Amino acid sequence: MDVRSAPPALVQDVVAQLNERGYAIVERRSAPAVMQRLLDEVKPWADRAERLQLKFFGGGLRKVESVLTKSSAFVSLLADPLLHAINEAVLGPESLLNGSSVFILEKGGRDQTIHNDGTIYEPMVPRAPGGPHYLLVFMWAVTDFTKENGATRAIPGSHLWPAGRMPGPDDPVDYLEMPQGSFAVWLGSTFHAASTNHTDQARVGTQMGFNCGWLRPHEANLLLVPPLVARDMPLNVQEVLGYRAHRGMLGCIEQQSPIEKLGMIAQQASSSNRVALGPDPFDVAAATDQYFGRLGTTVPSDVASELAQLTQTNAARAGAAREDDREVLEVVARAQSRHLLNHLSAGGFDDLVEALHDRTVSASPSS
Ligand SMILES: O=C(O)CCC(=O)C(=O)O
Ligand SMILES: [Fe+2]
Repeated sequence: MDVRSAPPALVQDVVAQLNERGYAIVERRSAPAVMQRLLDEVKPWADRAERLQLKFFGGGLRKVESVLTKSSAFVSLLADPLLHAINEAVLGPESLLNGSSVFILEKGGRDQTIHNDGTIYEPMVPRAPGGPHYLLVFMWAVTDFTKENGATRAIPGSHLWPAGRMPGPDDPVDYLEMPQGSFAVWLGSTFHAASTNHTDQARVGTQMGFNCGWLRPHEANLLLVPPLVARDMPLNVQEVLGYRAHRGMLGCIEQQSPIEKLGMIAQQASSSNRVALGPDPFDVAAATDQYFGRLGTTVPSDVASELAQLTQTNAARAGAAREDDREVLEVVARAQSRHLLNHLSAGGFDDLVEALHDRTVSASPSS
């Protein structure tokens, strides 16, 4: 049972601050150990996340998305009854998680452009100062947030601005400084942004946004028609079920349309009996051998195992007397090549993987 509670006075205080300033902070809500666990759990993805390219992000930010599936510490933060009580007070009952991400802000770059998160809906849902609200965003301090290390900054009162008013240099900003384990919460209409990290340590925050629960289809289409069924349906049916992200921003998995992320278009393209496309298995084995020979390092054990299997199949294929046997062994070799490439990608040998993909030729069915 969750022993955490949502004292009504605290909820009222947070809601009053949201109404007045557009943001609020609750200090030390979660234990530092939970934050450390979150950092450990997302590390494999965080290590590989690249700096966000759009100028909007300021150049110092890296981001991990779909954190819900990557960190049980995140899930325990999400279960905090205080969040749910604040959501209910602001968005109405039965709100829905809008997204889960980790923002890693490192030294360098410039302040992120001031924005309000509701802009992803604004072309469709015009800004209405003072509400009703349809988006509420919580940012947990996974590390301390200080002015020096790039704490999020917000323009107090900007949630009351009329549509069309944009921030200017004279608008006051508050830095949302808070110790590790605290959270800040802001309305979808409040202008805010990451600032610049001037320290050598990364500033890490994990964000969970919520929407009012009514703006969704009547039926739970993505559950009714799971990817393995949807992939055989026409493209326009896949899209209307929700496998396409709206304007590339709503309904994503890690910043892509589900259709792209799940490779559903590729599935359709290869639904014939052709041998799947990919680099030639003889090339893959030879190039991998050469690559590690040149590097002069030990081949990681998983790569070595995949390479040994592929080399064995290639040899059997080259030596097979019958056309039928060669054909079957080609299927095996192509599958083993793909697995070898997966292991090379997982090991971070991206230059080799890219070089091999560049050599990709259409495999014609040996007929
Ligand atoms: O990392 C931050 O402090 C804020 C990031 C943000 O507001 C955003 O990207 O929408
Ligand atoms: Fe934002």
